[in-house]
Amino acid sequence: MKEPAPVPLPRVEGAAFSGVHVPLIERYYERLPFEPGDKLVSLQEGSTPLLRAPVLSEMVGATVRLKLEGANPTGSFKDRGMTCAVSAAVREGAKAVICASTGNTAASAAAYAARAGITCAVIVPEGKIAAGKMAQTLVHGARVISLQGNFDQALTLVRELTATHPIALVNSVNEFRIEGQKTAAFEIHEGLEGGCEALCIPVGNAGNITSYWRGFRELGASPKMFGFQAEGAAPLVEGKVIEHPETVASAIRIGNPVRWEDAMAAATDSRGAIRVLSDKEILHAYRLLASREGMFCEPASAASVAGLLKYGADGAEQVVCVLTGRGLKDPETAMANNDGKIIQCAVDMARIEEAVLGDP
Ligand code: AN7
Repeated sequence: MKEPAPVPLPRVEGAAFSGVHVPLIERYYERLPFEPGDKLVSLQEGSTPLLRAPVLSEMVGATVRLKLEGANPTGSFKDRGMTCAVSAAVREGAKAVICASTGNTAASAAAYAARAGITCAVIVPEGKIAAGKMAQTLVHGARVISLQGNFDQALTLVRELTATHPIALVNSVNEFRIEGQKTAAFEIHEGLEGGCEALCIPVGNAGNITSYWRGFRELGASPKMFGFQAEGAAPLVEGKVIEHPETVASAIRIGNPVRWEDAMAAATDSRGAIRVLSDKEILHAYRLLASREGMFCEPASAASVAGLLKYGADGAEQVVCVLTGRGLKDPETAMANNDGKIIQCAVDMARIEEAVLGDP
């Protein structure tokens, strides 16, 4: 009698869509610098939704989708890079990790370090970190150094520090970060069956645009890469280091990106561009996403959509905007920029009726 064929285990590719969620490194072992059997530090990152955006699609005359990176465990795309960077650091025997951060890298590093049972220190620009990110970093037990300086100065300091101390640097100078983050391009490529023609993405330290371009190139795809910077922090657009970067989008308040050349190459080689947006344009897109598409992202993330609305998609029909981080990260900006309404009310039905049903 013929043996029945063995039932295959859920394989890596389809796993996310069959309801079995696998850690990012396992999903893409073949394309990452890890071997099966390596001890991984994972919080089941990656495999994030690619959501259709009907209102935006209508507005720009293309099919627009949102890559929801805020759905990662700590609420930003950083987790893709961090699972790789921390797994590699642990594999090499590291007992501590450190980063400079505008907030999300800090929150992610702190979470993965906690998971790995190692210590984490972060250097952040004083007073410029959104409240949610600071709360996350602290609750994971990291040591927060609040620097009387900006992100670029913080990064210079951690690079010097890690050159002389046995602490793993987990900023996007770390190649494992770029490797991990390129998997978002794999997911988009798979999800759209190679049909992505343009990618819109915010640019700060420029690690993420570098990662996406690497990911697409590895699959032989070349969507146009449109990167967006805020006007007070647009070194790549102005072609010079910005000494005192400023923007409401605190995540991308960066004046001297580490991946400068890589980002410019991604834009040029893909026939895309790096362009500039005002804070007003960013906040307009931020509110539009929340109030019309039901999608609450953080201000920096809205730059991808603001850029699409301002500059168009250069004829692309299938467009993906990367929403890099979750709206809850930055409650202050949400409270200061919204179309909602708070009506104070006594415990009294007549007043309640007026409040609920009355003219806005
Ligand atoms: C939500 O956390 O640099 O161009 O230290 O948090 O790869 O730097 C964050 C960057 C976009 C820009 N969107 O990405 C940090 C940090 C969000 C971010 C960016 C960041 P890169």
